[in-house]
Amino acid sequence: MAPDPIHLSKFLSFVLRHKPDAIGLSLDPQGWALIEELVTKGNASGTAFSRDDVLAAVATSDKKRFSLSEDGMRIRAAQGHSVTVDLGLSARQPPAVLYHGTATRFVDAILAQGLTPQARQQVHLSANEATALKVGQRHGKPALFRVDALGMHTQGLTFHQADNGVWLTDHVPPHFLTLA
Ligand code: HQG
Repeated sequence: MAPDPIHLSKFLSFVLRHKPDAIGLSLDPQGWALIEELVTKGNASGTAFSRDDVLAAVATSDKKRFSLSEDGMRIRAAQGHSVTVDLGLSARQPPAVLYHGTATRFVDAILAQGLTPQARQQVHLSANEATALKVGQRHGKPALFRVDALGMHTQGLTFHQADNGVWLTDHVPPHFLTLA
């Protein structure tokens, strides 16, 4: 029986971003896992799915959370890791303005400290307000920040764009943030 697609996507996010050890899976330094090993170890850990289920999860992920290697043998999370990986993304000039959605209860801390990566490797920024608001809603009553990405870029702070379009940076100091 095919697994529930949302359950499988969450399982893949969990092992590929956060806890490969939970099923004894190896990620290489760039975050790639062999699909065959993922299927074998995932099934051994009690989550039933096939290679085709993995490919379907990649193809149908609303946020394009997963990338496949060119040879089709390996999979990785496009972004969102808490384990240390080097995605090998080149620095890119960002659009002039990016957005970050959060919850209202974090606003004071963010205005004081700026945006920091928390449990993840980098801060996640969105190219449009609607996406950022959705990200914020995951945490509670949403609040929206406008990020002066061009100002940061001009000052030498670097940005990367994940395969799925999410913008990543190490830290957004408070003076580049405006509550939208
Ligand atoms: C907040 C989802 C207090 C930050 C999305 C956020 C994204 C601070 C929370 C991806 C802070 C961390 C990432 C500070 C930041 N003080 N709170 N100084 N700086 N925060 O989940 O950006 O559906 O780690 O505002 O689409 O919400 O999982 O980050 O609210 O791309 O595929 O700390 O996860 O993708 O929360 O979301 P998260 P995020 P998926």
